[in-house]
Amino acid sequence: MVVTYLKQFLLLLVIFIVLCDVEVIKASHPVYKGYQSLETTLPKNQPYRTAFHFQPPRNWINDPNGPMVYKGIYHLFYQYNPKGAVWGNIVWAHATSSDLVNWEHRPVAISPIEPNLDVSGAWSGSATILQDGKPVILYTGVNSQNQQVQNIAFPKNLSDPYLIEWTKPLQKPIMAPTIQNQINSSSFRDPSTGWLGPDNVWRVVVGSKIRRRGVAILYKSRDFVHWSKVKKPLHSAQGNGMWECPAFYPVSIGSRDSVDTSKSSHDLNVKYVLKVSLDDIKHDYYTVGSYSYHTDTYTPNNGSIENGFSGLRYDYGKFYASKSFYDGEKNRRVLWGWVNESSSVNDDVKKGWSGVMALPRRVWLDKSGKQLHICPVQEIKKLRRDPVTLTNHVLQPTSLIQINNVTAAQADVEITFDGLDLSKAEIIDPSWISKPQMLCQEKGTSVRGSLGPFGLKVLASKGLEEYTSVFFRIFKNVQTNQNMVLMCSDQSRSSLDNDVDKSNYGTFVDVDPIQEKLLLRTLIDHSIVESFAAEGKASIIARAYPQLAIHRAAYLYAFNYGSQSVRISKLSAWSMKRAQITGKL
Ligand code: DQQ
Repeated sequence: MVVTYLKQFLLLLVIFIVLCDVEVIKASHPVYKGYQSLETTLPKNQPYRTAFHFQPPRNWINDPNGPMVYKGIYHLFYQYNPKGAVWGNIVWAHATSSDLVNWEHRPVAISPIEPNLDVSGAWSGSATILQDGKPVILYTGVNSQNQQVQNIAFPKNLSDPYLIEWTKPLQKPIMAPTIQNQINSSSFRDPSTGWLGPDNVWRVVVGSKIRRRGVAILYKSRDFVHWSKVKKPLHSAQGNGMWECPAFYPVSIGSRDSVDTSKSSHDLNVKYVLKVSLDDIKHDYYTVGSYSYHTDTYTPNNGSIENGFSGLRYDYGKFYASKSFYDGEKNRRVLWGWVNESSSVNDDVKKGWSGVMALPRRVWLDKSGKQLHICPVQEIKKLRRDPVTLTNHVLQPTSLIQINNVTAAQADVEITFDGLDLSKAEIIDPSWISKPQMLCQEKGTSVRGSLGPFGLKVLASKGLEEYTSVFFRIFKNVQTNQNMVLMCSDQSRSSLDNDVDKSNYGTFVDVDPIQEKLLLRTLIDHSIVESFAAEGKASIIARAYPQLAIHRAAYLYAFNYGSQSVRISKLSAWSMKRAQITGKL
């Protein structure tokens, strides 16, 4: 019986794949062959293109690659299909900036042309600044035998701060799967930024898997060109599936300032972060822990794991395959992440593009040493204009107030809540504690609670037929006798179009509302709603494709649908200017 069902299921799957021209390949992105090289036509009406999030003029993008700062110029490379609005034909596109806000497109930096190295794709990788200040890129190439190998690229002209031209002087990959090293040639990709030990030896990790075990393979080199695989991986975890885009870097204890990826070997004042992008579920998880250069052992903090409910994520919405770099100009770590669409492939092809970069975010370690704070870099504030403020306003139960005089489709809003009577917090059912996203789904914007839902309705249409809400709900956990703050981004009413993914996202935020005010910042950019709670202790990035709430027909509200009142101690909202994104790809 079971076998018959299985056979039927497999048959249906094959029919689906053939009919839809869909192919799922090992690189984790679905392949739509018919659309891969279909030249894009850009319709005039483009309500979903962003104004201050980075995106190229057309076509598909995915992972950020090799971000760095060189001679005062910021570089962002990224996975790009020059021929279509779906994944395929992947090259390294390139853009530069002097402020992380305004960008200039540059010519493609790495194209897949070498049979031994990358003819079937120039996939993700990272930049490292060597001891003498020279930048170098390690990236995954897919060779003519369809094997994933790691390659090296150098700038052609080091006196060019824009690093326009890149060369691949070696004829061979620098790391390759062999029978001896037993690496699976279709699960071997995304080399990290290198870090240098006190022994003057470079280390990098490459993502992999062994059956269901996610693995960060460790390699070592004295000259950054000749690499040998270390027997023991830096870290691995059972049941995770493929680890894509692993990253490993130090963070300072007790300071927002960051540490050079390579200069922390004797520094006792640091902890380490290992980030992995889980291919199976498309989320970026991280652990915080300690690291010994002598044994090359990374030990996550007690209880810190890289998946599941108790694992920590960079973002609880759409944010994947991220990359960060140490910005020596400003002594900080800057993080980039890819935000995929929530629209159908047909819609992406119609609008002529797919994928956006999240805002560049600053990363630092919380004073507890247990988790990170992740917030937009301060330069984004340069785009703010015409502030609107509201202070000491009590939001009575079931109230909705409109925030006027803001371009609500292109805005930045900060709001601080207090005045909560925490004795009225709802008791949380213990079965919900490990399912915050489902809790947000179940208790959406229109389900009345006691303390909450309260927050913002953004990208709202005049008659509220459409809106996306970002809100808090406060619960009491009777087992621990503590409050639990739930943060949700509810897209269920975000569009009248039923063809888009309207999932809700949510997480608990580690704040104690008895001690601290509740902070929410939401940046709205046409089809992006990017929200940060408690100074970046949690963030959620969501996509919305309203049909009515576009451009000037978008409105902004603060609301409280709880049965208890809550006070806005301060709300500031800014219209946002458009970032200058110029140049030709
Ligand atoms: N995308 C790249 C791979 C990486 C994946 C291919 C993650 O290198 O593993 O475009 O989104």
